[in-house]
Amino acid sequence: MAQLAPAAASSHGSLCKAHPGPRKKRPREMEPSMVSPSYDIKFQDLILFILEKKMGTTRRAFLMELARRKGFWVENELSESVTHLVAENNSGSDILEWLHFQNIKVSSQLELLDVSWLIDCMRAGKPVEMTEKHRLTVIRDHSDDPNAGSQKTISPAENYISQYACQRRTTLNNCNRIFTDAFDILAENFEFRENETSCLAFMRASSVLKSLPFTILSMKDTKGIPCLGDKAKSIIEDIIEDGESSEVKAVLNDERYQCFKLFTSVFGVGLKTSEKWFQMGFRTLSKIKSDKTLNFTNMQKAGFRYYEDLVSCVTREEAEAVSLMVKETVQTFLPDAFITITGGFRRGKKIGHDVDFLITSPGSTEQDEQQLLQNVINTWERKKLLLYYDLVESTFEKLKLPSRKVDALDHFQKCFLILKLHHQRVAGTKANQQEGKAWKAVRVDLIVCPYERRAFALLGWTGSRQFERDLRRYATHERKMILDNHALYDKTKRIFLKAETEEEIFAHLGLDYIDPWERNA
Ligand code: DCT
Ligand code: MG
Repeated sequence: MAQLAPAAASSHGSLCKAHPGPRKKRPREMEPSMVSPSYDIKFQDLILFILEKKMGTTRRAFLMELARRKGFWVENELSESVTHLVAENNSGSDILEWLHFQNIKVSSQLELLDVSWLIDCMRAGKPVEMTEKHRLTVIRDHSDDPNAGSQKTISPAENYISQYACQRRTTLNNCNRIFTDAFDILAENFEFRENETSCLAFMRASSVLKSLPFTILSMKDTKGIPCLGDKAKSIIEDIIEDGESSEVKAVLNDERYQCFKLFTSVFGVGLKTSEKWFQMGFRTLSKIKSDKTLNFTNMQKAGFRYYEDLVSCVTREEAEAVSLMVKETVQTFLPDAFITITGGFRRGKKIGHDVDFLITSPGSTEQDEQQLLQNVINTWERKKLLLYYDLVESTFEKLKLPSRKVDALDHFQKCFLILKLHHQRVAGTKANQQEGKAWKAVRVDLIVCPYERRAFALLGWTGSRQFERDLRRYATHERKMILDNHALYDKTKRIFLKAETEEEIFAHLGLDYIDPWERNA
């Protein structure tokens, strides 16, 4: 018997950029949905009931919601079918007494458990073994300790957690999405209001929670976690107590936030343009598109033309199909070229807003390299596969010191483009999906770097943005070195540190190596 558990509204926000620069225009996700999802039951053998007595309504509601999210079967009412009763601040005797007065028939096999068991289950994401420390014992004399029979687990946050994302392992398995979604929305709102300090503070708070191997269940769990200021903590507290943050709700309902979210979802539209349109009184894209007085850049024209395709995320299958196209074309000009998918897909993401490629070739001359992207563009244009492109020439100089700016652009030659990806090229696309338009517009970035800089470029283009920011911050503040996408410079020794691989760069910085799929900070 499978039952679907209801849950409170959840919302997803996309991470925002702190840098207002025009280099990358990202179509944003549409307004976060406020629908109530249902959760599948993963663990059919257990039926839980959480006791409100001494726990309180809001904490109980929070734990019920969390457990349901994690696939546990949680009943609203206590009945004979319940197998596990979870309580807080109650001894076994307290519960027996309560049951006696409630006159509720329960199973003779009913397990009486302290909330620490449920918390351990939440951390593990599955039911954990019930040990003596979890079982509530029936004590005859309970005049002394109200917590008798229960033991508290030590918060894993009491272990050291670095303030730098490059010293944390952050996979895509986010145990604290309920909090990080809230922080991402607040950060984005601060970005829209050009409050860089607060934006960065919430991005850092979000990033650190993404790295935790456990879910924050009470304020005690936040002890020892860096990058959580008072504001972030109060948001966490609101969510623990009420299941949501009124501040986040207010942002989601804010007209300016909604408009900026919508306007910046158009490729080529940044904060400046959004501000202008908002001040002019525009509230919808259709009004903007049909306005005769507005002048659009070529990028924005393409953004409107392919809007639907560009806001729908690129799948891994589509990224792989694009990868084949890039390889086929690039290798006709540079047969020995190495072509690597970077960005989110290299970090293991299943979807992205674009597909990023790093191209480098050991045998090519500077001139071959310089010609490559123009040759690729010409080929795709001839084949009518190019919907938009912006070729940015290289300004790379070998002896230049790395940039100190955390969000600095790199100097490699690159091309931001929109490619026509025919459905037939994508594995797993069914015939019925091909009705109407036979292709999808996909955002692609191609970056060409000199072969000896490939490790730096790969590290820089793999992201995440927060991981990159913290790598550079760490290099500067902890190692007196300057790192960017081209090089690593040791200020004490006044030398450039060479590297053939990413591992060597981490080693130069005195950091443990972090795999790409652990860089989802
Ligand atoms: N990057 C960076 N600094 C910037 C821009 C980009 O360090 N100012 C790096 C980090 C990620 C990589 O380049 C690719 O950028 P995006 O495509 O914007 O990010 P992504 O992680 O690939 O995200 P998505 O999956 O949405 O494409
Ligand atoms: Mg990307």
